Amino acid sequence: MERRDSKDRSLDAARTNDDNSWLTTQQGVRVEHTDDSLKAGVRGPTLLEDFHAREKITHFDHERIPERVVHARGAGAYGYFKAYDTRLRDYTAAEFLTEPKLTTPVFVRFSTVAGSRGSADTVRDVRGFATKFYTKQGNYDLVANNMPVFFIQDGVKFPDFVHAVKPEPASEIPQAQSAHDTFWDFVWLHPESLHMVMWLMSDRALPRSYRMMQGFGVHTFRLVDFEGNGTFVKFHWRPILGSHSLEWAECQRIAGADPDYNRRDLWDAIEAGQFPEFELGVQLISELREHDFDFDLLDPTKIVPEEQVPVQPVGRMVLNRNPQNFFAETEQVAFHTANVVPGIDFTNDPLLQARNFSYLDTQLIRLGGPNFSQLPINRPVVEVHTNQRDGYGQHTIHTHPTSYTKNSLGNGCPMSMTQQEPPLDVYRHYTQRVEGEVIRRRSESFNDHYSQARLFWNSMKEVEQQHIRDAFCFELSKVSSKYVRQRVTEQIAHVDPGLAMGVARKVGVPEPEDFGAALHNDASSALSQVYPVAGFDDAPPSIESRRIAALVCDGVDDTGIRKLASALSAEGALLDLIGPAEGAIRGESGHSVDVSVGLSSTASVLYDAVIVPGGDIAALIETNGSAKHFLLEAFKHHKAVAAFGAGVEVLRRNGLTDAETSPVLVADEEGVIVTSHSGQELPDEFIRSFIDAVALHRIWNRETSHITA
Ligand code: HDD
Repeated sequence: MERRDSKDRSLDAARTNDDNSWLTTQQGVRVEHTDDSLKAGVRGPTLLEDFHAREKITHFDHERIPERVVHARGAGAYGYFKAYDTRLRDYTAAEFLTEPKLTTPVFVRFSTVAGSRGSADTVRDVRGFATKFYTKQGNYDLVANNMPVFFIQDGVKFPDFVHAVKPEPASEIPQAQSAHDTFWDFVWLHPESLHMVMWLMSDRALPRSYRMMQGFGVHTFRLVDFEGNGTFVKFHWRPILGSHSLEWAECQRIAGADPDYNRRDLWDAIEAGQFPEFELGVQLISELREHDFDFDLLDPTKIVPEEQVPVQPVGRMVLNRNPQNFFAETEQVAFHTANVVPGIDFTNDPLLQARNFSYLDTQLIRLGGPNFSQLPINRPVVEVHTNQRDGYGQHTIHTHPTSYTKNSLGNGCPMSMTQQEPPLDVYRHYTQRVEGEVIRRRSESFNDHYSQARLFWNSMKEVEQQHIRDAFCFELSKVSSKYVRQRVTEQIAHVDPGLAMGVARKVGVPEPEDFGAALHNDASSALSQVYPVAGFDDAPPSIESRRIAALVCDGVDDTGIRKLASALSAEGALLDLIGPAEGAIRGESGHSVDVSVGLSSTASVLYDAVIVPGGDIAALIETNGSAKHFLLEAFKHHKAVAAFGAGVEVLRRNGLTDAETSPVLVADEEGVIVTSHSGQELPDEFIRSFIDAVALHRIWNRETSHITA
């Protein structure tokens, strides 16, 4: 059992368990039974005086709260954050970032953006990555996404943007999809969205796991030191397992096979003790360099390329505990960009400025009043003393005689810093000079919408570009207005004319003109996800927590499977034995082997790799359509495929390998690994080659040979 932290202990007062209890009303009165209402005669009408029935039904009637207006679907986890060292001490007064001895409890909520609370996980969408740090200086919320830019530059546009991406107003179709008319109408009319749209059309919008995606604070924030000096900062989360994505065709299948795919993955990993880890990195930019870039640091549609300002790792977050009640914890958690602690401040990014208003405002309706910060999940781990009183759901019994400042009757308490020597923990806003005309206009420095969209495109490997092209075609083919399709392709032409023409041809609109103006060949190596990836090269690829399927049936080489299973488990991977039915089979050695799951209850898309073992396996794959499909679908999605002993012949007959009938080891460039050996003789190199192929995540060599413009 991991050590309990201050946040976890503070939740004890709110926890309740019904073990060994009697059923009562809300008033604690024991209820006789709850299966029949109180009636006048057994067939008579129900009586109003049945206070139990009324209370039960009334409470039920009021159980739902409004879902989040965006990011409605999410999954949460607790954990902790620890700074690596004191290196940020020169930049910020935020102790949790600078004191390596401190362990700061956190709660993280990952989410999709567009879909409703019950929508599928594997939709094409941005992912939210919001972290609440329960620090000793109060709560700090880093309300981030898995993409480093945003669709709009000014928060006043947020309702417009969200209305456009949400389902069409008349039909409420489609759910959790950007593939419809209003979204793309918004895009062509707002070229500022194009950089983000490139990210959205890329594989970044399809994370394999919440544990395998990056997080970005998006805005330029400000660190402030003890003397009040500011430094611009961009926050980055980097997953220790690497950044990996699914393929779009898989996502669509998984949305049916397991709509909870990402939240289940997070939950299961934590339950299995495979705790997700993320490294926090910062890009620090001196205020003197504010105008040194060819974009505006205040523009949230721009990244600061890592080639220009490297990301420095400053700490590590580990998620090690699942919530105990989804509603109480994950649903009621309330994040707010303006929840900052001393040492962290804002900039004038107009998107951030609006967010600082919106998050508090939205909780007032969502959580029903001004006391939501008293909900157990939202409470800080430090004492709270305000002069705020009353309101719906007030949980605190304030016993102090005064609730105003200044006062003498309450001994001047709670004290503000004017009444006492100022402690270092006081939040002081960054002092800055502000002047200007009151004006409703955007800065001209926000005008370049295409250069970084192109930077992203240029930074993609060929296969990633192909996926972006396919995504544009898929999405635009769902847009019924040919006019909108055409206008979008014209916008894409500003990013890359070749891309725009390819898309136009596929979606049946005239090829757009070639606008050469924004074209450049700059690229940033940190943007691609195909291994090797800049920033991840130092970490050896890992297969920890990857799910691997072995197809099994009576007569299978169970000795070989056991050998393989122990090697995979030593690397932290999970091996599931998929058989024709659940229960047990009899292996080649005569031993009984438990099947993990029957073929009809699972799907190939839920696994990262597939193994065809030796023994009497051919019959299964050749006579069972589901088994054959399972194998071929894994191959189709570029996953590592391995076979040993008689399993090699099965791959050969299905055209997955052209290895001869009895190879010792063939590990081809297409990620198909075979050996004729089996049982105890399974070569270590075979197992190693398979592990290396799984660690690559996908074997894109299989795809690049088929790329078409
Ligand atoms: Fe937002 C939720 C992230 C722009 C208004 N946002 C929300 C969540 C995340 C983000 C992760 C879910 C929090 C949770 O799990 O409870 N939002 C972002 C990022 C943005 C961004 C990274 C751009 C950089 N958001 C943005 C703007 C506005 C909002 C410009 C309004 C002007 N966001 C909200 C909100 C939500 C929200 C309406 C819905 C539920 C909630 O806040 O608690 O206030």
